[in-house]
Amino acid sequence: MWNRSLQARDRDLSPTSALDAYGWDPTWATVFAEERGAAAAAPGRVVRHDGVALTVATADGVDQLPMRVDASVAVGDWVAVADGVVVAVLPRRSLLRRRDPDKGTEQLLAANVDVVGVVCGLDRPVKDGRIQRATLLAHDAGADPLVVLTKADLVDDPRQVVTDVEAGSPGVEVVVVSVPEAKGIDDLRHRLLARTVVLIGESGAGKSTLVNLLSRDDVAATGEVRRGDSKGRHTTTSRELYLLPGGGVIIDSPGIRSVGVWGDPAAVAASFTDVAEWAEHCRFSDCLHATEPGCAVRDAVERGELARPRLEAWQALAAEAAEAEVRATEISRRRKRSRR
Ligand SMILES: Nc1nc2c(ncn2[C@@H]2O[C@H](COP(=O)(O)OP(=O)(O)OP(=O)(O)O)[C@@H](O)[C@H]2O)c(=O)[nH]1
Ligand SMILES: [Mg+2]
Ligand SMILES: [Zn+2]
Repeated sequence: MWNRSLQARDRDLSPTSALDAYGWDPTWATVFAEERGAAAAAPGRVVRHDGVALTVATADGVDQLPMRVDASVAVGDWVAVADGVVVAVLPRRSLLRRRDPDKGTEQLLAANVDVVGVVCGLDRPVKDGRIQRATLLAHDAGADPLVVLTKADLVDDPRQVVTDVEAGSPGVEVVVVSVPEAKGIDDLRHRLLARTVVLIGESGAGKSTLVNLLSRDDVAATGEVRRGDSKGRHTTTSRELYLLPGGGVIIDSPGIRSVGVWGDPAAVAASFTDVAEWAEHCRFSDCLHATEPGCAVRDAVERGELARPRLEAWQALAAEAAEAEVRATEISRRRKRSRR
């Protein structure tokens, strides 16, 4: 069903190439020409990944294709297709990943994304920690975080939550939307224009509802939340990419309970610019702002110039990122050894 509707929209949207609607641009064309070399291959973008099969959009349409590459692939990846087989993954501009809650390893969520929409329903408590973690993942990916607070119609006044989110994650952009009242949707649409956005958040937060609204098509299944605790039922089960009218693409994803940090510890500084600014004045450049003498960050907290929860959040996430880095190093060492 979705297959057909994507193709139909391709024709409406793209007079030049069906792939333009998917974000194909001259820079990708250059990268593709270099990667492909002399081989007869065509470019495509991964719109769905079901473990074994990949669904790929090419200039000929959207198809399920087998893959013959020794690399992990994510929705949003640009690939090379030869004789109906995916033979290469183009170098990524950005990559959203997290710590796999079951395996404790890296899990790829989406590739070549510009914006990570962190979707939270106002029908349940909005947790600072979740937003800080998701923001960190976005920075690690090389994408802009955008907090989307949904279901504004279910609360009296969302302003307090917005203030709290902004205090907990300074510098992060926040939009408030209500689907039944059609509030905030145009603002959101405007921010996502011509970009690749992935929506992440808990089950029942309203991700698929937004995808349907923004794509102006009933492409993604949605499900009721449980009465009482507003928990969702994990309606979406795979990551999938849809076209936005007017340009841009949106990736819907299954609800995630835990947002485990996996990535470059440098992303922590990008997410905590307030802490990082004070840290420049610490006596030690690798100061952990714990018990070190001459710590400018702790001094700023004492003087009330930096909120203590920000320092605590920094400490928790910096430790988690450092741990993930150690684990990533171990894994890559083990892989290299087993290849020998
Ligand atoms: N009142 C209200 N309900 C909303 C709003 N947005 C979404 N919902 C409802 O919230 C429920 C869950 O929406 P979904 O879009 O399926 O949530 P999801 O985030 O995709 O959930 P998973 O696929 O399980 O991860 C549905 O019953 C929606 O109709 C909103 O702005 N206001
Ligand atoms: Mg969904
Ligand atoms: Zn310090």
